[in-house]
Amino acid sequence: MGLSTREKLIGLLSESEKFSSGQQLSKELGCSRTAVWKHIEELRKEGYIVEAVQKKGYRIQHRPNNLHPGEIKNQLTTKKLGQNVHFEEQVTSTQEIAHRIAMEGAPEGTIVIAEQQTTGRGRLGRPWHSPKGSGIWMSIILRPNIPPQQSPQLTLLAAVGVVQGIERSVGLNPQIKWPNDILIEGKKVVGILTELQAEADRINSVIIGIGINVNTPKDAFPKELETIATSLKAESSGNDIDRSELVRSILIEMEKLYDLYLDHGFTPIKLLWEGAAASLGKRVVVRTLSGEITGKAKGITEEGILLVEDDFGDIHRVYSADIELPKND
Ligand code: BTX
Repeated sequence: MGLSTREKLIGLLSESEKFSSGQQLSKELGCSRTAVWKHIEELRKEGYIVEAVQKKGYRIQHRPNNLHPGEIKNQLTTKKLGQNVHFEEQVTSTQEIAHRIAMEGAPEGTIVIAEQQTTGRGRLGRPWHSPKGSGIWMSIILRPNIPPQQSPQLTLLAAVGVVQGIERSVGLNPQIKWPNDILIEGKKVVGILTELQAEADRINSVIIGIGINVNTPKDAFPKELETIATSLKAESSGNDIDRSELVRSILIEMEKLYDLYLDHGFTPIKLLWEGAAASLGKRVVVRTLSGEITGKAKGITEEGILLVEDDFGDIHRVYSADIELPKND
């Protein structure tokens, strides 16, 4: 997917600390110097501070902490993931848009990302709190050639990718709670929701929704989330985190894992997942739609199913559930 003139301009201006002359930019972008100037005016309206010095040219002094495609794609080294970015300020749910554009044929790796979701969703119709400007609310469209029943593996793959992206870009070490939560100090910082468009034996697309509390101030969560949710900023130095850089890190890490998965199957992903799992070896309470089991989390299977051993030594295969971890473990 090619870059737009705007996206190229952001890339060119970001490449060095030096000034780029209007003439140079107009040549590289293949448009007139007046057009370059107009694009720069547009960037300024969005919060970029662009210095303009006669005979020297233009230089970006400050970039807004936004999620515009130009920022995300700037120095994005992936082949597929994030090469096509569908950005909106406000949506109901990025999942809804991703489903629609996947149906219309959006290429694999397309992401849908928004500054705010009015009806962000979790599993089983639960709401996902997605306030304006402080988080990453994104859906990734994948089109793997795997049987539909293997798609839960992609939730686990995405969780590993997000953990690695956060480690690389923010320097925190979150833990994964089966199947789809990412925690820091026992509090939820990321939620992942995988949805399918499939026929009986064939996947049309997998839509992986990722919600990350990035710069949410500690005291800005609604009452019901105060004790269970946290943000990356609240758990780190307290400085604002660059969201587009974090998105890039996650896309880069996830693409590596996805390529590994397509070439070698789930085994290497399973090992990485187990390395980042909070629940393994611990006593857990498993709540499924059909009841509750208490026991020890033993591991995951090759299909990504959780194995729990109850107090009688019976092993339960858990396909879908909420897991409660002990408080002081
Ligand atoms: P889940 O069902 O595992 O978790 C939902 C539960 O998490 C809620 O019932 C609530 O208790 C808690 N919760 C809600 N909002 C937050 C939050 N911001 N931080 C921490 N805890 C919260 C998790 O489902 C899957 C969430 C996926 C969200 C992404 S965002 C992009 C994409 N679009 C969309 O509508 N959903 C996905």
